[in-house]
Amino acid sequence: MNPWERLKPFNKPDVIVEEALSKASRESRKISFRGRLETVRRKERVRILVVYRVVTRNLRRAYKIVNAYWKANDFYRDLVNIYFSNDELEVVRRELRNMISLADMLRDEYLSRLSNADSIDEMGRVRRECLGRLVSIVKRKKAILNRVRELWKYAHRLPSIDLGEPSVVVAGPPNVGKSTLVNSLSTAEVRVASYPFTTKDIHVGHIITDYYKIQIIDTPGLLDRPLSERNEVEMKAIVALKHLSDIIIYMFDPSPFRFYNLEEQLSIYNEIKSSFKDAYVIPVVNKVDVEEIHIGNDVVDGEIIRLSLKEGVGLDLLRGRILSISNEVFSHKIRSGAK
Ligand SMILES: Nc1nc2c(ncn2[C@@H]2O[C@H](COP(=O)(O)OP(=O)(O)OP(=O)(O)O)[C@@H](O)[C@H]2O)c(=O)[nH]1
Ligand SMILES: [Mg+2]
Repeated sequence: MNPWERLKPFNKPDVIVEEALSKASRESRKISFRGRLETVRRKERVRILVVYRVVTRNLRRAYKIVNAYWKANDFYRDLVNIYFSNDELEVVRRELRNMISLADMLRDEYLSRLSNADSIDEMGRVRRECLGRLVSIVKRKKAILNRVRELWKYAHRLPSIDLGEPSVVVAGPPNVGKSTLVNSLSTAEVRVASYPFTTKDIHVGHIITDYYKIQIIDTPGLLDRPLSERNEVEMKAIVALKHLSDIIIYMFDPSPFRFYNLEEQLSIYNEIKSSFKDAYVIPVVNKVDVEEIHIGNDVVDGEIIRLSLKEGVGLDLLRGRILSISNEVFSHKIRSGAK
């Protein structure tokens, strides 16, 4: 499960301030008359409380969003770490905690000063000062709050993955047909296009069997370069391979539209095989309808499956292979208590 999926977003800092102040004056107008001094006191009290509530409601949502990182499993943490380091999140969480306690403290302090105030002028001063300080909590930490908004935008859209179910990661160079395969095999509807780098995020679809769900994971294309040079989009594929690859389908493209020559496609393949030794790797050659170079067992070991997704060739064979390996994976997961 994606721990951010159900968390609510919060407003932009400027909107929080605007909402807090306008709601405060709206609510204070609803106070009925009960003697001049006491009516003013009650109105000022409502204004303080409303601003406090709007500000802290947003801060608490922000806190939950950041805190979900520590509740997430390693797959989600690694995905978040592509853009937000552990250290940054620690700092942000501490800042938010301080902001919330400061707001609590201000509310208590100014409500007590308001109860003791004995003139209308004094009440106005107390309220103005309190609102100013509450609002400035948000205004001074705009950068922090905007960062948490970015975290929410990124994290709440991450796919929902269950580590207890078998997973198949489809990987390979750009434009080989990974997304087309994921769409043909599973419930996913990923965008396909005739140019490289179409897929920029991880997507998941499912094959539903009688006993469990197999997660089929589409990944961004991998370039032929070492891990240390991989960009943020490629790192998403690496994170999926690291955590979800019970089975890896590595896809080759022998067509005239191939992004890489054979040597480079093989280099990525070999890197994946050696980096993820526990996975079952299924080499597939797609686009055999327009095959230009032959990719066979002279260069790739293992049982290659030859596909034309365009013409529906080889898909049943591949599905059969996935199902039989998944049965093994699933019974192993049950035995090891991963479910
Ligand atoms: N001729 C032919 N074209 C195919 C076949 N499978 C996919 N394509 C085409 O290849 C192009 C790339 O397909 P995608 O599924 O987007 O490839 P991808 O690997 O997901 O690409 P990125 O997300 O950019 O890495 C599209 O134009 C597909 O229509 C096939 O079997 N034969
Ligand atoms: Mg794609």
